[in-house]
Amino acid sequence: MDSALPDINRLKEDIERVLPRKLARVFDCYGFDLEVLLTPLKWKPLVLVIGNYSSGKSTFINEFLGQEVQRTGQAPTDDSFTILTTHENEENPGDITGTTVVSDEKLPFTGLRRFGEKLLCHLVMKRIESDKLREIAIIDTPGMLDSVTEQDRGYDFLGVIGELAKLSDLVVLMFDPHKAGTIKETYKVLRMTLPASAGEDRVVFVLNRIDECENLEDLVRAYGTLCWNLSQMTGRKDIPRIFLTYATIPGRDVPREFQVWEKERDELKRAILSAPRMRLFHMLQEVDRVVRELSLVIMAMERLKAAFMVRLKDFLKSLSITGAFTFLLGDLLMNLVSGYPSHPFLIALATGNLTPNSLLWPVVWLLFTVAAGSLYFQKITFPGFVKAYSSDPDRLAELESAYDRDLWERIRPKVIELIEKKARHEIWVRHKAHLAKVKKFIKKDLQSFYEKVKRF
Ligand SMILES: Nc1nc2c(ncn2[C@@H]2O[C@H](COP(=O)(O)OP(=O)(O)OP(=O)(O)O)[C@@H](O)[C@H]2O)c(=O)[nH]1
Ligand SMILES: [Mg+2]
Repeated sequence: MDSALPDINRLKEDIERVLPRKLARVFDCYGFDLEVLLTPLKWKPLVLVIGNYSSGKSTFINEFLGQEVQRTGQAPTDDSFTILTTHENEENPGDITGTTVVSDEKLPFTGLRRFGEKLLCHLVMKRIESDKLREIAIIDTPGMLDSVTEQDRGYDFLGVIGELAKLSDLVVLMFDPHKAGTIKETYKVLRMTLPASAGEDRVVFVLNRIDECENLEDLVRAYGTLCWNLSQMTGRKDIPRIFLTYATIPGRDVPREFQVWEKERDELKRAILSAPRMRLFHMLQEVDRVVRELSLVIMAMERLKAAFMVRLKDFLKSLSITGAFTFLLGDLLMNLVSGYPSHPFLIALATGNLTPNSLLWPVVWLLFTVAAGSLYFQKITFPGFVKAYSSDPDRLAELESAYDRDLWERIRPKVIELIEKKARHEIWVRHKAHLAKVKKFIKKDLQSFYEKVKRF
């Protein structure tokens, strides 16, 4: 077990405590849900094992756990997602069905519900006795296979992998030399899902079953093919580290020249045990992303408020001019049209016959103008203002970097919703104070969390 675990857990609790204390109200004000951010990260750190069928995923997991939990076999064996964990004190060991797994609010898998019944029949949680699984949970997945289409499976396989990758702190991607990265499904997952939902730093690449290569030459060829395919898939210029591993299978001799890679299997196991550290990074990355999204939203609302103030000023200016006009001339016009009142205000003023009565109609006219103007502003000007900004919210954004642009794309719908539903509220909020709070959090608290994480 990782010796830094108590420190890691303490820091995790710190983040969970400090974030709501400092920013809960600000989150609330802009429709950001702290629970949505923190709940998926509250359960154990997760390790997701994906890869080609028969690449040795289940064999590796069994070996890591030191017990035969998962079925293994040459043909495609697993057709289910299996979450492996221990049972807590009050729980009974045993299997839990997919339906229960996605309904349990304490678990982070409620998002899988949208993939439908078919998936639930292919999802199971096994609670077994294992020290290794006290601090982490491992998810074994069905092997990827080009010939199996989404229709055959009956659910959106890549979608499920994406959702799980989002929750996972470490994604082990396993290939074997026979299919060194040429499977289209793997390609799609890598290209479409992982970079967007899990940073590539969370992915560990493994070339397994290397003992089946005839000789070194054969291995170098398989490794080269995998590297080439990976660079094509991930679009990265550098080659990521690839663990070269093989399982020790009784009765099967491993060529001597391959034994130098024996230690990589242990390194891979250590990498899996380091999932709690990765969880911290994962958590910080998520918090970092969300508070930056929040600042962009606050800045957008500040700009909306500023635009509204300009609009309001213009309106008040026109209202004052119209008000002055009707105050001075309203009763004069009435007099010209109908002869009433007999002593309009301006004439009374000019002739020195001003009485309190002469002010009656000017005041009525003024009140009428203010009421009519306000009604016009409420019913016409303001809805027009809201519509103009909700249909083109981009003018509220000041995006300095590509990262900001990506974030803005994600939060654009949220900004539109805020403008449409809560504009009346947002224009009176003290956004500058909120922004200062968020900036302080990023500069001080988040920075100090990062510093601490680096020390582990
Ligand atoms: N030679 C050799 N055989 C291996 C190795 N790892 C696994 N195998 C064998 O390969 C076969 C497939 O292994 P599994 O662990 O079932 O593979 P999997 O990736 O879980 O397969 P699916 O669940 O079908 O996707 C089994 O017969 C294993 O005994 C290895 O490193 N070397
Ligand atoms: Mg398997």
